[in-house]
Amino acid sequence: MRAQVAIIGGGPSGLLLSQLLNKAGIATVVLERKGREHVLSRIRAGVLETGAADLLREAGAGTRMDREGVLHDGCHLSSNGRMFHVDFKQACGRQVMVYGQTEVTRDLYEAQDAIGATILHDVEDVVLHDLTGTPHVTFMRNGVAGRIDCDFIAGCDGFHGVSRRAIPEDRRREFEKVYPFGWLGILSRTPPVDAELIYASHDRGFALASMRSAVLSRHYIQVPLTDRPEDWTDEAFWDEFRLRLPPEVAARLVTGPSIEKSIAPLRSFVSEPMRWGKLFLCGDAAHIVPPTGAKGLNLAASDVHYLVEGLRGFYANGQSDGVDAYSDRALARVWQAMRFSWSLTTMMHRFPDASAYDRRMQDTDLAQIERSDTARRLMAENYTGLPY
Ligand code: FAS
Ligand code: PHB
Repeated sequence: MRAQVAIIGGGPSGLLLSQLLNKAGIATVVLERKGREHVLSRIRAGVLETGAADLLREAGAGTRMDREGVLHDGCHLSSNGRMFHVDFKQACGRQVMVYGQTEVTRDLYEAQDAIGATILHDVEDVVLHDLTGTPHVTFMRNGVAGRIDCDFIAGCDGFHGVSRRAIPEDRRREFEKVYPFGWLGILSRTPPVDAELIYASHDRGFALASMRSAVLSRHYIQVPLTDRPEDWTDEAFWDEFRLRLPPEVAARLVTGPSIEKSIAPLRSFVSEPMRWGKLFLCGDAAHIVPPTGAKGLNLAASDVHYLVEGLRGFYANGQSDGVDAYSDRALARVWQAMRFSWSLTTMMHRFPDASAYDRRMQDTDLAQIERSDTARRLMAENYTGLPY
């Protein structure tokens, strides 16, 4: 096969990139390791920045989001049961769109089908070749060997994919911080506990009350890394969740059976550069943030924005300045989101080795956001997404 851009990975990064490139007249092929239903079964992010929502609309995949998604003006923060509101709209004039990644991925698949995009599922043994010369990709599918000759390769295959590792190890600079806890998340057909999200800091550990719709809730509690989902009955989850929420919120919590339960480890990770020859990395293939700041999916979107701009310029008038600037442009925004995600995670979670002084610093950070317009505006600007 021949394509102008071969895309490895059919998650949000790969699908959004494929959709926007095809709308710009640039031919792609998407290679996805899993089947479509498997990709759509993943429960991941829930909050879209304005930039990501606008990109989905530009891609022609924003209609259901605008119909079913909910715009939030702010969120609540609580510290050992005392809750206060952070009004993003009042602080920086922006909102966020609450709409699950599963739905985003479904909308992107439908938009890709509508334009007849080529997505090959269930591929195996993907290998990237000759990245600094004449790039091509080989793979196996249904026992048959395949090859795609292309101008460029986009590595959108997530943290465990093959693309990042196709960059010579001695040319990669990797930065990592692993947090000493994970998030146990459940999905339940219960009404959200509040109209907006609640990020709760508590001596017992962090909790987050989120949602997917008026009848579907997505909640998390911080758990030790040694915990497994099967260690937690639904009842045990709800009891612990209640203890970490403000009492007035816990009193109105409606519980129910979990329809999904999983534990995600928390890490901060960046691999530089995000470009090597004809290979460009997008999304989780290049970086991972702890989900506290709701930045993972949104960084994938801004990476795609910068790469599409660069490739449009290349194919439209042979200019390579956009593709040459991709890595530096994307990384500048990645590191800002890295810092925000790390700072919110550090402020809101219980660290096993934290001293009494550390706990006071966390409480004081939270108190500063409650009392200072400047601190609240800084949080609002970062949470709603820095400009592209
Ligand atoms: P993805 O990992 O989503 O997609 C990569 C795709 O590449 C996958 O479909 C995979 O099957 C495919 N692939 C991998 N290797 C391949 C190969 N060799 N060949 C072909 N295909 C291959 N972000 C938030 O903002 N909020 C959250 O609450 C949140 N929760 C998360 C929970 C979990 C368990 C995980 C893992 C991530 C979470 N994230 C969250 C981050 C998540 O939303 C990512 O940022 C988002 O999925 C990034 O999208 P992609 O870059 O497309 O990577
Ligand atoms: C979610 O709804 O899954 C969600 C929302 C905000 C976060 C993390 C996860 O910071």
